[in-house]
Order: sequence, then structure tokens, then C-alpha cells
Amino acid sequence: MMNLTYFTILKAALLLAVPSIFNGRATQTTAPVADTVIHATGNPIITHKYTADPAALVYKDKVYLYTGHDEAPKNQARYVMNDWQVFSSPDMVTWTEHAVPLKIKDFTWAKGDAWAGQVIERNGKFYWYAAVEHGTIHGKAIGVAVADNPLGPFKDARGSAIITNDMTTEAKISWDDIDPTVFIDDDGQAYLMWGNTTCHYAKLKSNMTELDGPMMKVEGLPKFTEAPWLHKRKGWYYLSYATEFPEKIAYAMSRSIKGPWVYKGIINEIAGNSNTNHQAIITFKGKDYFIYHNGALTPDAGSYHRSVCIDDLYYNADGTIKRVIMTSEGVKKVK
Ligand code: FUB
Repeated sequence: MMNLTYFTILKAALLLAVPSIFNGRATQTTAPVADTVIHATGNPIITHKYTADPAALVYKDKVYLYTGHDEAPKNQARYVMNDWQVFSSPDMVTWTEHAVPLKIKDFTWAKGDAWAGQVIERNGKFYWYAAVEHGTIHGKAIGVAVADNPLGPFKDARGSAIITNDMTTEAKISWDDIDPTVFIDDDGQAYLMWGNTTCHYAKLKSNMTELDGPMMKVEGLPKFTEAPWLHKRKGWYYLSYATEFPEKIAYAMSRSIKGPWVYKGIINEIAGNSNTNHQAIITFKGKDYFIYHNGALTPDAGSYHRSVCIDDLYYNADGTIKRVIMTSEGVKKVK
């Protein structure tokens, strides 16, 4: 039995609709029909469905956790991902699951693969950059959806992709335009960064839905695989990313978002039973967190049935990051 206590105002209805939630084993279920409170007491934090590719947003007094959703039938070793999920928490332990905020079908020009993304707030609007498979332009692409609040529902902000595979020609693969991370610098300039094998970045216009200038390549990231994540702390820019395969998470530091980036080493080792290892890094209520996924929810979970985990992150006095200790216990409630 997984360590999850479940409370919901519609518990009786959910029991009828999705009884497998309550036996603590993730199975393919429909989403809850109402907000549902989850008291996580360890890792993975969500145990009634598979969640992957975490991104987190700290907004006002809550953390919003946006995840992908692994839905491959049992024993199928492939990504089946049709929508994204959102959870919110005031304390990193008590999570509320909300209605599905964004689905692949919301990008009418996309044909599948609700892969990784990130949400950011600007001027009271929330922008979600997400990788998908394009319907007519071969390869992966990046869409942007917008909402008036962090829970959505999100709507396609452009009616077209902001990045398509034919815009980037250095990598000769069709999945190099994935895993967007978005960052707004202190001067108000927003940046989109993304990639697989090659890491790209570009400025965004203040409307957050158009590039503002050329796409550039990020140099100085040894063995870059994918999953860039940008954050800033005490004057340092941090660029963490998945390296090699199976993936570990490494990082580089810089005094400017334009680089030069200086490689600093591994933050997180291969995450149990998953060949991907996709991170978000946040500070919330004075504590630092490393959010990632592993394939350890059930013995047969693995790389295509992943689950989000959270562990503490610590910095050294010089700003470098200590290696994460992945735990089963997870993090403590923060006030
Ligand atoms: O979930 C699909 C892909 O797997 C993501 O885009 C990558 O970061 C990896 O986690």
C-alpha cells in the first residue's frame, strides 16, 4: 500500500468512478471530477496515476506543480501522453489535484505527445510552453497556452507553434525541439530555452507569444541531453539539464543568462528505474526544492510509467549546489 491518504468532497462519487485510486496502485483512471486533496507522506508524491516531467511555479503563497501524464498501457514501453496535470500546495506535502488544465487537443495543430513544459506568470497571465508532436511539420514543436489563473483552463495562445523542427537545423533528429523552460530576468526580458542534444534559446517579446530576435545556441553544457531548467539565485544564473542516457541532472552557472556557462557537475544521479530524470528547481517559503521523476511507483513502472518526487536541495556558501539525496521519505511540510 502506498503512503497516501485521500480526502475529497466527492470521495463517494470517485470511489464509484475510479476505485483503483484507493488501493494505492496507479492504474489508468479518469481524472477526478473535482479538486481532490492528497496528503503525500513520501516519494513519489502522487500515487494514483503516473506523473512525469515536473515543472513548478511559486505564485503568491502556493506552489503549482505541472506534470505530464504517462498513460501507456501496462507493459508497453512507449510514451502515451495526452494531457497535462496540475496540483497545488501551500506546504509541499498537502497537494490539491485540480481539473485537467491542458490537453493535447487544445493545440489543434498538434497530433500527440503531451511532453514536458513550464508555466510562468507575467502581468497576471499564465503562459504554458509545452512540447508536442506537430500535425503537419515533421517533428516535435513547442506551443504556448495562456490562462488567467495558474489552474487554467489554458487555451492555445497563438493557434500555431512558436517553435517547429524546421526552424532548428543543427540537430538531425526530429525531437530536438522539446523541453521548453522559460525565464523572466530582472530587467523584464523573457527568454525561452529548449532542446535535445542541442540547447537553444531566444528572447521572447513582452506578449510572451512571439520570439524577439534570433535563436541562439547555448554553449558550455557537456553531454547535454535535454530538460534545461533556468533559475536565478543571489546573482547567479543556474542552468540545470539532463545529461547522458540514462539521465543524470547536471548544471552550469553563469553571471549572465547569455553565458558563458561554467559546468559545475552532477546534481542528481540516475533516478530509480527511469532512464529520464526531469527536474524543476524552486525556492518556497525559504527552502529549496528539487522536483524530478522516477520510475519507482510500482515494480513494473519504469521509464514509461513515471512519478514525480520532491527532495530538499542545498547550496554551498559559494553558490554551487550540493548533490541531491533522493529519498523515499520526501520533504517535510513547510510553514
Ligand atoms: O516525457 C517525454 C520526454 O521524456 C520529456 O520531454 C523529456 O524531458 C523526458 O522526460
